[in-house]
Amino acid sequence: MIETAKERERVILVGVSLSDPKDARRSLEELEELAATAGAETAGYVIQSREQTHPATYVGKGKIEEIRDLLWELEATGIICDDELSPVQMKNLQDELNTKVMDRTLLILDIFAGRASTSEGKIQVELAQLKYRQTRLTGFGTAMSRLGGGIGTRGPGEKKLEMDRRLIKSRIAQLNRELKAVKRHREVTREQRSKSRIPVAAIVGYTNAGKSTLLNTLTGAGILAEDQLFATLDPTTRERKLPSGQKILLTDTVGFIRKLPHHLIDAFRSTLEEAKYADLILHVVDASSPQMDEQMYTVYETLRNLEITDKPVITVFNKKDRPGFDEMARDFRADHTVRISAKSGDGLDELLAAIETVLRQQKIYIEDLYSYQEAAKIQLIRKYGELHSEEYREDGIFVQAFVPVEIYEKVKGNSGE
Ligand SMILES: Nc1nc2c(ncn2[C@@H]2O[C@H](COP(=O)(O)OP(=O)(O)OP(=O)(O)O)[C@@H](O)[C@H]2O)c(=O)[nH]1
Ligand SMILES: [Mg+2]
Repeated sequence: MIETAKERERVILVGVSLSDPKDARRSLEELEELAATAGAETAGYVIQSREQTHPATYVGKGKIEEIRDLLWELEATGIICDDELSPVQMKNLQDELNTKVMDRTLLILDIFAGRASTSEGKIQVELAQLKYRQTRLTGFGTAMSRLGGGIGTRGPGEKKLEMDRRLIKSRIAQLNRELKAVKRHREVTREQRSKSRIPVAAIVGYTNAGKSTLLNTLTGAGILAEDQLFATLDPTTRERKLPSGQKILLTDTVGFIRKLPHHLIDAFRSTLEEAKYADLILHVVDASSPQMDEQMYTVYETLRNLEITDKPVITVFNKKDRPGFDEMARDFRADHTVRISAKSGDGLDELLAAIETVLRQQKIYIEDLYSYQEAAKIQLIRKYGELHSEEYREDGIFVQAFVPVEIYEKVKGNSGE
């Protein structure tokens, strides 16, 4: 398929307000950012208050009329609905409006497709795209060419637009096999990491909160950090020394967003689950955003969906340098909270201290006198734990240290007691 250069798309954003109209408005503002990230310009907003989305057409009849007029008036080239449309809703809207109809899911898939750079990321995105399309294939005839397209036409899945169901099915099976292989690779890496016994902190948070900036500031990782949604897709891990001398691995992960498409959650499970294998979670929050509370809620909901509920959490209220920063921000679900600017580095000492406190809580304190024959144990403590003091006395070596639970039995002293 040959793509000719397209004019910039102008879209009308359509949302349904189920309860709080302000919330629907904010959700559309975010949709506008998503659209901009994907390269489309927003021409207008339409919000309808309804008890539930219309099962056949997403919005009601009157609203469809309104949208039809607006499309003409604003010279818009399509609409984007703020929820995932069912195949029927999509088809009906297309027939009624005779324009390009997209939804939030398609948009997010589109952005992910443009961002995926590693083979794992590409497989995951294509898989999610195909699963999304699979259910929207039958009985659409020529509408498919419009149906499959997001903003512009790009991404690993786009060229397969006209594939029939059977082909898609076998492609999905193949991608699943490939994904299994990369998953195994990820597991091996993870195992190696856990063997090294260096604790892992997963940096999670809403998209654009400053996760990558934090990793860059802490480790000089040099990864892309930008003022756009979903700048990061592939997890990056870097090492950093804490003030006590102990090393820690920090993993930057893909950002969360409200209404994250379930196809993406499924496909990206292994990437998203990086946090599952971490010793602690750094929850980065953009505390200069008016949407901070909803965003924090979304992050905890997503973690719960991924069954990551039993980890110590340090909530990092970020962007302290910005005028809108909320000094009063609180997070009662977190074990610790700190206020920082990942950009300027302000508050990082406090963050590192909080990390040490959490890690220490997972460790056992030893205060013991070791005989000189037990010196090898002190080597182990030095390697895997935090050796605070060692004092060479006549009757042995007096040690104060924190050690991980797993090695406690191995290193505790036999002397005395
Ligand atoms: N003023 C200010 N801007 C910040 C701070 N931290 C991050 N930013 C900016 O916020 C934007 C997003 O930062 P990223 O680090 O890319 O955010 P992220 O959480 O990795 O986002 P995704 O990977 O897209 O999910 C960038 O423009 C950063 O420069 C901060 O402490 N202060
Ligand atoms: Mg990032």
